Amino acid sequence: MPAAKFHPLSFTEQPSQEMVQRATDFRAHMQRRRTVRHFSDKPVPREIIEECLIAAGTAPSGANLQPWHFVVVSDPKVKHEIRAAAEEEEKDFYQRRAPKEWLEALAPLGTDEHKPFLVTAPYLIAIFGKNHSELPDGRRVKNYYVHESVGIATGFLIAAIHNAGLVSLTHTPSPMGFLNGILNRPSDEKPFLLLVTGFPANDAEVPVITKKPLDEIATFI
Ligand code: IYR
Repeated sequence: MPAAKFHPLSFTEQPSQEMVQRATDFRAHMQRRRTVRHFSDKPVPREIIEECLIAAGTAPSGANLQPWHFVVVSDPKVKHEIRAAAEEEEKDFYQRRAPKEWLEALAPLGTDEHKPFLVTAPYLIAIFGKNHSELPDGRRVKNYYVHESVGIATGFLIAAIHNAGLVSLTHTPSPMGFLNGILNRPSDEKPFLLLVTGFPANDAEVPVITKKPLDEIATFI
């Protein structure tokens, strides 16, 4: 087993007032993020997406095995294939599979089986969770806490995209197995979600929703 190696942490403590200011500024910045379903076809420089993906890849993960893979789709032909496959699943979901209670929960969001944004948006980022990793010596090992790790990396990515001045939609066509086929990914990788990314349409609208206040989401003891 390789021995653990350590080096000093790079950390600078900041004055309390500055920490409060930074925490408040970040909170306000995150409160301006909205999930958007109306996208512009305005192109986005690939470098921005690359920077956001590098930020996502800094996420903590089980045994630091980084059990994620991001497929960035901009090819219009592939986007059309994804739209066709997703709309087929979604039609079945909305017209047959979804229980009444689920449809009622979705009603305030105004969603349906039509997913034009899957071809309009410049980028579809398909996020996969990997159940196994290949080590530098070629050994195949099990990954740990795959869902938790990929969920955290996805959160970083959503925040990075917002911070860059773009918008995203966490889209989960269900089931998403068709993404392995279209994107040529091994069956050991499981689609986690599709992050639709780009600029909002000029006339984009978002549903009127609220977020729970602090005293409802947290308990201090
Ligand atoms: N996958 C469907 C349904 C859907 C489900 C949830 I939970 C949402 O928060 C939003 C939509 C769709 O994308 O329309």
